[in-house]
Amino acid sequence: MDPRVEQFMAQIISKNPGENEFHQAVQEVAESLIPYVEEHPKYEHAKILERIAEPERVVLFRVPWLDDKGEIQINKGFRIEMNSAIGPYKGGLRFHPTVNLGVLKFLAFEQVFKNSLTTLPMGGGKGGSDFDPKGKSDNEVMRFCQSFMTELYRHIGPNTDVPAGDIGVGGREIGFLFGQYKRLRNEFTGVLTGKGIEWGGSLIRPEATGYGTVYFAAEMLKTRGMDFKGKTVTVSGSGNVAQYATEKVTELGGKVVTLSDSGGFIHDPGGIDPGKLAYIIELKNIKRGRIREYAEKYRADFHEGSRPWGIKCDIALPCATENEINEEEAKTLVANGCICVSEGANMPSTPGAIEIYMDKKILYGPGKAANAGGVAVSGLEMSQNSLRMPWTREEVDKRLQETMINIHKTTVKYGKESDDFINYVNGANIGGFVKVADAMLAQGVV
Ligand code: NDP
Ligand code: 2IT
Repeated sequence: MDPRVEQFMAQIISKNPGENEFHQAVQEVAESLIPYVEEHPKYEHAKILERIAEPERVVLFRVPWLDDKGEIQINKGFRIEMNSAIGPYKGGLRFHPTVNLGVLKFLAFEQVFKNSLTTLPMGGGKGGSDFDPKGKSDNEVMRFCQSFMTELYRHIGPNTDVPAGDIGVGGREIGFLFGQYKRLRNEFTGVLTGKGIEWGGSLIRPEATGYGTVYFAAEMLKTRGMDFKGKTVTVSGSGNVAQYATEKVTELGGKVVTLSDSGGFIHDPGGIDPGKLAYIIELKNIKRGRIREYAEKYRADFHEGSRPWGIKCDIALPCATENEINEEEAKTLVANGCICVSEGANMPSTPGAIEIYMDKKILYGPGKAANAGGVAVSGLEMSQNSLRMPWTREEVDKRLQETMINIHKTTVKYGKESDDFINYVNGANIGGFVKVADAMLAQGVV
């Protein structure tokens, strides 16, 4: 490791003990930025890197709620307000039993760069709870959301901090959270994004992350004169991001052959066509069932307890969670002919996996660039709320496509190497950094 990165990381690790995912996210960024900052001493003197790695504020709270049996349950609630240099804090809420401070700090840190890349005026934040929505009734989820918002409402607002969804937080949860916020504040305002279309939501927001990940992959493929037509694609996850990535790949002429959940993955060599996808959307979003049921219905293979990266593909779209592709799996992907990895999830590839992609010079779009379409359309939802004027599907999708094309341009600008290889990791990290760093410089020591 570069000794300058090593020294920087030693400080981060000693100040933030035990927060492994946070260390991982900061190190990846530091490897791109430390050489850049040395060439631009104004950032070094102002200690921008040191400041950007420290949250502006962390809120940690108790979330007590009553389950259907009348028993009291207690969860932890968090909101990390990471950086507000270029706009109000913006980022999702995650409800999952693995949520802890380190996980949310990694996500909030990534969000700062991602939001900057969109070119919209949004700072970075993230929050959530170790609450597990799986197996809970709608009433239990509602009581939990109401209790969570009863504390969170005092820290957020349309000009302060605007949460949205992430793992375990979809339309149902955003509805319960919004209802409680409105009741507490007596104010109908754009305090959350991902709202229902009848009450201030934006068309295309549900589709945006998955579509955006595919648009970004299409831009990467274009640099090598390729597209999605006839390509075999493996996708992980089967939630919001995976569903709409699958839809867009199919629309562009590719064939998605896998999807997964925490129980395992399904392999359908014939491809997951729109009819089968409609079944999955109903299974996951309404029945809240398991992906295994797809294999039973369509006679596909189900691989219990494993991930889809052993299946031969041209393009891989990890859309489930962090560290879901390790070094060995990356080697298998490349050995099987995979030419492109575009990350719908946040930090799905381990550092060892990323090394393999770089070494083999495949097209690798890191999450903070490739999955920025979700938060970009959240930004457009905020604009529509401020204007009190909804835009059409076509208008929002057009802006989403332009945004992904522009993000790709920025990453090429900052990531192109002397042999013309595009290092999208450096491109995204430096491209996301510059605007935030310049804003911080202008605003003084804050
Ligand atoms: P959902 O809750 O809708 O779906 C998550 C999917 O990933 C489910 O299939 C889930 O399986 C699976 N999964 C979650 N955790 C694990 C785990 N630890 N091990 C194995 N499988 C797991 O979430 P989203 O689709 O919204 O989010 C997916 C990823 O995309 C996350 O990394 C998120 O941070 C990222 N992202 C989301 C955005 C959005 O707009 N929603 C925007 C940008 C990034 P199971 O149901 O069994 O838990
Ligand atoms: O990781 C992400 O970018 C999200 N979960 C979406 C955040 C948002 O504010 O829409």
